[in-house]
Amino acid sequence: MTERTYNIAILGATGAVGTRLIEQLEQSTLQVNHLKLLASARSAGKKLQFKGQDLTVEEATADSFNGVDIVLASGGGAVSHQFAPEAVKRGAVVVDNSSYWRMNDNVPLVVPEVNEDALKEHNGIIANPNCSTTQMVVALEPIRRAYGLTRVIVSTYQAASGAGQSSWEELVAQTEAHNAGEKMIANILPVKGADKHYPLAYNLLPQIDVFEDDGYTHEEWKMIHETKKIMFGDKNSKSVKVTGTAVRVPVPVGHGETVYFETEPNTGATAAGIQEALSHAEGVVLEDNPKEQLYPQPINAEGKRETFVGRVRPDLENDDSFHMWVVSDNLLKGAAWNTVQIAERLASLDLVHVPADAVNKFE
Ligand code: NAP
Ligand code: 3JN
Repeated sequence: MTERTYNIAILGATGAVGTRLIEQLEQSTLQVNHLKLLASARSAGKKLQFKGQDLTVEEATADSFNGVDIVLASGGGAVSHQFAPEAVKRGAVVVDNSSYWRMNDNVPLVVPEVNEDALKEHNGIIANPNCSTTQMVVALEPIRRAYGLTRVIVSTYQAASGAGQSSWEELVAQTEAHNAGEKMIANILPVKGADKHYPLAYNLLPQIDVFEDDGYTHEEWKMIHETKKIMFGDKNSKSVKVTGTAVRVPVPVGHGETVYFETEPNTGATAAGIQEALSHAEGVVLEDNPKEQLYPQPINAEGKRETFVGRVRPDLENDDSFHMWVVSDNLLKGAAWNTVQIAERLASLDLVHVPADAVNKFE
């Protein structure tokens, strides 16, 4: 049998995630027959390279998806809302990076190391989680499998690039301005388009995305419900308690997280047992040796596909409770690599096809 080749479209190809989607696809096992690069009218005509060839970016329209097998989408929620159903209608399977479809019951939310089986239920759209959720569940799942999991409390240290290419550029400009004794200009963070903006350089911002009425930010809300959906199959699962605080830090690439977690009582969990489970886990690299000052750092994780874990230790006052430090490249495992990895798994499981009644599920 000849190996199937795929016509692929990248929607949002010019962005921070989109450019990494191109790179990850270049390194992928997927057999690409034809690649189409789509963005807004602003970028139409721009040239980007794929495997040494110049490709011209086109403005995305519904008909852009004619003849496409797989869409890798990173154009944001409004773009995915508009175009994902159009692509499915035309027979394409969409792997979407935005939050727009993540909580939809007809859409699997997938991190292959954790819940690859959910792909079998897809209806044409598969959602990629938020970057902060993804790296946390990669680290927590081997622990859940070994010892159960009843509670998670996370604090995030999120890089500027999570908020897009422009936030990263603004961090660099602010740092240069401050170092030159000039005023730092802030036009983007904490939330693009909001009334107030604060500099990130030489600063920390305890706000990612907008505030909900309960005092949590939308980023924190996403982490809670996405973790429950991916690890426990239900976005409102009561089997685990999850909460956290999301903070933006002046790092260009690579999110860090301190994670406190409680295992099921009487399962015999120890820090050594957890380290052992993590050392064999798919997609995890354990870097944990305090005597050698070995622990994960964003600067070392940049450009890597894995999730790095260290500082595993028991809580000193609560039984069955532990802490760890988790780092990953937010643009790779947090976005582009997880998306391409899902597409690879869809291909290897022969799931690159849209079920007959799928379109009606997204109207
Ligand atoms: P970015 O650097 O601002 O890039 C945005 C991309 O979307 C650009 O290619 C832009 O094209 C394109 N776009 C904007 N409006 C469009 C339209 N009407 N039609 C087609 N394309 C359009 O942002 P980013 O950091 O790459 O993030 C993009 C999206 O990915 C986010 O909004 C989010 O939904 C998702 N994301 C997910 C994660 C995650 O945690 N999984 C992390 C980061 C981002 P132009 O160049 O033409 O403007
Ligand atoms: O801020 C970060 O570090 C992650 C940001 C992710 C993001 C940014 C803009 C829009 C998302 C997301 O993936 O949840 C979205 C969105 O699609 O809602």
